[in-house]
Amino acid sequence: MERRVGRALVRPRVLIVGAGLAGLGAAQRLLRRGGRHLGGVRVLEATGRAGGRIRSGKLRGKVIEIGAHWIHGPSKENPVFQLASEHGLLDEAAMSEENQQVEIGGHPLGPSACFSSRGQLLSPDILDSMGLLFFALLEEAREFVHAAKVPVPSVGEYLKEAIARKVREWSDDEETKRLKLAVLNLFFKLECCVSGTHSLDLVALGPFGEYTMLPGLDCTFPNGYEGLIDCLMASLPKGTVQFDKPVKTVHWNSSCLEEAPAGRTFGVQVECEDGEKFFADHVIVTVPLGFLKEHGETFFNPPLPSRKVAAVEKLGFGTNNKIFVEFEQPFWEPDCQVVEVAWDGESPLAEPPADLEAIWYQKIAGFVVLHPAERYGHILCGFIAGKEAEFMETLTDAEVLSALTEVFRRATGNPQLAPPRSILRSKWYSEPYTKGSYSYVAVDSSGDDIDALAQPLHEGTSDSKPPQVLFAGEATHRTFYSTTHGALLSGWREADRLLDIYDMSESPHAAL
Ligand code: 6YU
Repeated sequence: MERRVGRALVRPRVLIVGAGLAGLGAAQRLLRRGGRHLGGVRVLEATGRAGGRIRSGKLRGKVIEIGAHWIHGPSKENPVFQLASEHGLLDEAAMSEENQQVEIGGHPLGPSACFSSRGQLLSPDILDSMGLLFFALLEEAREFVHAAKVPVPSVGEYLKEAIARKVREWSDDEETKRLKLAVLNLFFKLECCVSGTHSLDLVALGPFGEYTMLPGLDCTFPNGYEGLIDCLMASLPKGTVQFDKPVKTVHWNSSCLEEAPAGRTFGVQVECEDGEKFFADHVIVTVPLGFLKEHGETFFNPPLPSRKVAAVEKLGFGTNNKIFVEFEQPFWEPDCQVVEVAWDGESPLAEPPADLEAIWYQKIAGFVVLHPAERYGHILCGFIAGKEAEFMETLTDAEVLSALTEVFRRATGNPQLAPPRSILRSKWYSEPYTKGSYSYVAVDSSGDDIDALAQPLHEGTSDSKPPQVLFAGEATHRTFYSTTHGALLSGWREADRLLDIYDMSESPHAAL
């Protein structure tokens, strides 16, 4: 990987901004494959920990996931599954061939307890029939990826128009219709969590089907997702990652032609908030799209070209938060996988409530029961997306706990139901180096914007020169955005881009 500068051979130096899965994956790949040909690989991380949006925590001594929860599509093609299997981080059931072949297409599984807000346990039939309808329509919405024209701009509008037509065919009494619509509204909230958006009206219909689901029954890490990060960190030479180093500005394109201590001229200079400067030939930027939306204008000098600015602005980045509550005794059956509350009077066809702050908790899509009970005790994990999730972050634990106790009491019809004993929440919107949860393809954007975001910036802006600023992170993967495997693959993609330029793979057949 040497490059001739004057009469000397120089070895390229690479900086990586961000120690999430994309950044660590890129660092490991470069070091393993580029080895001694490299002049150094250093990762600058703003916070005091590695992992970014992979973060495990503890609630009453039980490991819980504050960020990424499942390996989506754990099967051969999924590099996160492969890595986790190689490091022995998964249980036997997750690794079985049978598990890897299940095709669930994103549908929720297992028995659930769905209560109405009037305190009735709803019959599974209504849940099943509305689930079938919703997921069939969602499948239809994916098919527009091949269409020349879309009937409406968003997934939300498409679903609502189709549901309005269905409702006209329903011959049920008014009460049943009302209940069916409340249940359908639950599926809208669930899909908001999946897409990481406030409303499905913000999610673009045309590109919706470009997101690709891998086979395999989604699985979790028994000892925490962060175990994967620990393995990656252990494989890097000590000191590769520098913590508490928030990057302020990436100077590129000879905007800061300073002499580094070694007497070499570098094309890139990375300036940290604390004033320290790092010099490199290439920088791989893996900061979340949420951070770029807020700081993109000042983060690069010279600024990003207009095509990239447009991509940053147009692509969506929303909030999906988790609320873990732990009970002394469960109020659900032992085999129950999800507890849900369908709010009386809600409907996807009605206007959303104007006062979201007063009834923010009604946006909770459902509570996943953490299994097995022998490991977790009695913990529910509530999922909430959008502006209500962002508002929830402004409340105290006591306020959230009290609101949820009220919800569970109304739903079960038991005003004496004991409140949860403990609570732990994520606050992804308030995280200054994340500013939300993950990306989605918003109305007026497309997969081309994802590709534009992923495009490297070349010295002199001419593609014939080597790339100086490269981009990785989940939001740069056209078909696996919003996932951990998308993040890891994007880091590998940019590492390979550099390895290929210098034609320097030492061990091209290495696993990483
Ligand atoms: C998955 C899942 N999952 C739940 C929740 C969240 C996410 N995801 P990182 O942010 O990790 O790293 C960047 C680093 O940069 C970070 O450390 C920063 O501190 C640092 N940084 C920033 N600014 C800096 C600066 N200035 N200087 C220096 N450093 C700086 N994914 O596969 N399964 O179950 C979930 C979930 C609550 C928040 C998730 C899940 C998303 C992943 O966590 C995420 O993509 C990756 O970890 C990102 O890694 P990275 O390296 O890119 O960034 C049709 C259609 C639908 C599309 N969606 C369907 C899929 C649904 C996604 N599932 C999500 C569900 C859950 C529950």
